[in-house]
Amino acid sequence: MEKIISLMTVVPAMATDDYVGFTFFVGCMAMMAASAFFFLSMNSFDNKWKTSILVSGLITFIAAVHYWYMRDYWATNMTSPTFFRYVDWVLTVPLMCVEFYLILKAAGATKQLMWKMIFASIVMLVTGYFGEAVYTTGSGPAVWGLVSGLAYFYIAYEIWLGGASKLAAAAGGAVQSAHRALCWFVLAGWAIYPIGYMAGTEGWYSGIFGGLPMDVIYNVGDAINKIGFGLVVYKLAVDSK
Ligand SMILES: *C/C=C(C)/C=C/C=C(C)/C=C/C1=C(C)CCCC1(C)C
Repeated sequence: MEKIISLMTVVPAMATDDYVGFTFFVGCMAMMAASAFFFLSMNSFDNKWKTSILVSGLITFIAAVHYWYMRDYWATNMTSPTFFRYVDWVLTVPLMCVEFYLILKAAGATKQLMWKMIFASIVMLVTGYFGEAVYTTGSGPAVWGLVSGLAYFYIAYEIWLGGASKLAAAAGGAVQSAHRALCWFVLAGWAIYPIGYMAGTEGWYSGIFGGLPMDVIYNVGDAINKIGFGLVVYKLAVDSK
C-alpha cells in the first residue's frame, strides 16, 4: 500500500480540465494504435511495399515514445516539452522524406534526391528550434522562423514541381496518386506547424496568432500528418497488390 501511494506521488495525474495534457494523452494512444496497425499489416504486402509500411510504423512508433515523455513532461511542469518535440521531429520528418524516395524508387528516384530533402528538413527543424528555444527575444523568432520557412518551401517545391514530381508523373497510376496525396499533406498539413510556432513565440505576428495554444496545434498537426502519411502509403500498397 505504501508503495502504491509513493508511486502515485511520482506519477503525476492529469487534471480533468487540462485539455492540453489531454491532447498529449490522446496523441500518444493514437500513435501507439497506428504503429500496431502498420506493423501488423506489414507482412501481408509484397516486398516492394514492405519497407514503406515499416517506415510508416517507425514514424508513428517514434512519435508514440516521444508523446509518452511529452505527456509526462507537460503533466509535471505545465510548460511545453520543446526539446522532446524537436527530437521527435528531427527523427520522424527525415523518415517522411524517405517515404517519398521509397514510393518513387521504382520510377528512378535517386538517393541524391532523398538526401537533398532530408538536408532541407533538418535545416527547417534546427532553425525552427533556434527561434523557439534559443533566440527567443527581439526579432529572433521571426528571423529564424523565416529561414525555417524557406527550407519548408524548398521541400514543397521539390515534391510539387521539382525532380520528385517529374518522377511521379512518369510512374503514373497508383504511385502518382499517392505522391500527390503526400504532396497535399506537406503543403496543407505541414502548414499547421508555422501557425503553432507563431502562436507560441513572440513576433510581429503575435497580434494575430498570440494566445492560441501552441501545443494543441502541434499535437493536432502530428496526428494528421504522421498517421495520414502512413495511411496514404498503406492505401498505395493495397491498391497495387
Ligand atoms: C511529424 C512531424 C512533422 C511532420 C513536423 C513538421 C514540422 C514542420 C513542417 C515545421 C515547420 C516550421 C516552419 C515552417 C517555420 C517555423 C518553425 C517550424 C519548425 C515550426
